[in-house]
Amino acid sequence: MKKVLITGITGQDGAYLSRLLLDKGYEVHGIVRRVALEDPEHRLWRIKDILGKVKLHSGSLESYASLFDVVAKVNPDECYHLGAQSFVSYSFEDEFSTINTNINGTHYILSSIKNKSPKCKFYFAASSEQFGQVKEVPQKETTPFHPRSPYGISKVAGFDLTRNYREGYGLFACNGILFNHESPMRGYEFVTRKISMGAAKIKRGLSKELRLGNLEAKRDWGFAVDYCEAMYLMLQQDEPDDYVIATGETHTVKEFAELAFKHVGLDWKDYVKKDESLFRPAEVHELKGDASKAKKILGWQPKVNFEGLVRMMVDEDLKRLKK
Ligand code: F7E
Repeated sequence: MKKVLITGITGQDGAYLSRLLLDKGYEVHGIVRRVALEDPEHRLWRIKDILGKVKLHSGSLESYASLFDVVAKVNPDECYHLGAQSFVSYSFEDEFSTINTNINGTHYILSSIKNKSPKCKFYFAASSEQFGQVKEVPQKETTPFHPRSPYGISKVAGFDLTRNYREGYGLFACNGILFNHESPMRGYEFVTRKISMGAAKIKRGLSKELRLGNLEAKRDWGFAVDYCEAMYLMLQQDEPDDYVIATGETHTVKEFAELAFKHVGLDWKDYVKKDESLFRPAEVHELKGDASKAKKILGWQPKVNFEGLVRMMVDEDLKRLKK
């Protein structure tokens, strides 16, 4: 039985990836913070129904020793490094902790694998935020990076570390440059979930307005389950490589809100209020990915489109509120 180790197993992608790998017959191990183990109701809600099937180990991206110990104990065949401080806005408020945790965490786990499980295939959750002030549209693997946030900078460093462990130490290490990917399990701080829950609450009479920042920002939004499939495929290839994963379609935040409210029979203009305090000090204005390499080599393509995604998220939030 193949063993897999997932950092960030309690997040959106970790939860979906665990299910996918359990279904494929893997023994799934995850690293979680001690506080999460002590407060499963709040911190492990996304993996609640598979808690009996996965093995959790306490560890922190800030501690080399803790990651080293888990890698040594599990000796995984595959490792998906998804754990990070991933909210771009927070990274402006506390750039030191984002940069320290994200860069060191990646470095520690790569080094542990090199020393203890050098045959382990490694996946790094790289990000479209690395493109930042974009140099071309659409963005592909060869597009130069120009990150616009401490988070983006930390991901560029993680990308380079991963590539360097591949080139310098011969690890099977891949970067998945994933564009925004959403689902009903997305955290409430991200704009898509904020909108889907906001529209659902207003529809149910639980709220009166929704405050948003930059409505003109454009993102290439896909469905997280499709993107976890791409992560898995990267590690099943004969050679390690880097891939852009995206839908190739771009929409504004305004369009997301418009569709979400329309889906519940409301006009977004009556409820959405623009709030300048939610604007970012430096914005990534437009992201649109070209995933043709992933399509050609991995045989990957997204199954859920923008409209399908918005409707799914709003429907799930309406259901949750009913309960
Ligand atoms: O913002 C604008 C905001 O926070 C999207 C992470 O998973 O994807 C995600 O990063 C856009 C931005 O995601 C609000 O200014 C307007 O332009 O949902 P978001 P993100 O920053 O694109 C990448 C690929 C990652 O790697 C990240 O980890 O929406 N926006 N009004 C707002 N954003 C938020 N959060 N809240 C608002 O009220």
